Amino acid sequence: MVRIIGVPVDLGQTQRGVDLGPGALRYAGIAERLSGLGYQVEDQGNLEVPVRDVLGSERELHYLPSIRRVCDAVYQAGRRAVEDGFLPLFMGGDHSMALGSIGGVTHHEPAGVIWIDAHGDFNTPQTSPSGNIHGMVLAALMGQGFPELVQLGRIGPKLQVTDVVMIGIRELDPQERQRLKESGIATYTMREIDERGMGTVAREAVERLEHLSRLHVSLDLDALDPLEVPGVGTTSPGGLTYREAQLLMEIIADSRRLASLDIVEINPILDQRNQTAKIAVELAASLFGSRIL
Ligand code: NNH
Ligand code: MN
Ligand code: MN
Ligand code: MN
Repeated sequence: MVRIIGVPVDLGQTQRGVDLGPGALRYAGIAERLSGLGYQVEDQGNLEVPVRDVLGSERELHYLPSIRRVCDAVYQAGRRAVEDGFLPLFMGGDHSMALGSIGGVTHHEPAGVIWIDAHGDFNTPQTSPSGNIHGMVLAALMGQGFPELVQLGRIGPKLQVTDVVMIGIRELDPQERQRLKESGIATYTMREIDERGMGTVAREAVERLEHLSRLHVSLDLDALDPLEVPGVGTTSPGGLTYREAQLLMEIIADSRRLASLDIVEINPILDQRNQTAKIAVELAASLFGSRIL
């Protein structure tokens, strides 16, 4: 049973349009594609997110108070979905919502997180050159950064270092890079994928999370090459091909431990004919066990 939860949040970054992501995924047929695979799919609609144009007073704060409120709702929705026996699929919106989704799905029991992204999202307010909160989420989940974000949901860090693997990384801010190196988080950069191949990397990544019975995939579409997915706000050349991303999904699916999923950072305003959302739907289908043969 899959529960779709839309989170049209665009407050964690500066490009306009990422709030339209849930619609783009629905129009690309996400629910139909997954029910075609035999899942029972329930679309819960979108969580309420304030429109940034009426939040002028929060601009200087990079919308921290509103992001906190949105993530609180996402946390509760994620927690409830797991309690109700669903596999939650969170549709962003920008990556800031992952603070709530990952926090919520790990409320009762830890999960291994596969963070697929061109970026580290491991900044703190002190190291971030942009101040954008979507670039700080993973750090906040590990207990570092704004107290308002760190203290979301239950007390304490939501993730341990050994609970996370990162795949597709190729663009880090200088101090973020240093922090990530010192953190001990397992990271697979594009170079490692080029040299060792996605098959090897993906299997090793899943193995590293063997001690956790459930896996959460946080898929930032900018992990893919911008030639394949033009509809993302922060493009970074030299990314995953469609097939590499799909192979990664297939190998995660083989583990049979997928428990929850984020699809984030789709920006339909920058897209071409909804191509990015369509690719995301196909990747989700592979992750949910669609087979070629
Ligand atoms: N590292 C940059 C920042 O902190 C960019 C983050 N952008 C992302 N992250 N799209 O996934 O602002
Ligand atoms: Mn991200
Ligand atoms: Mn990114
Ligand atoms: Mn600032």
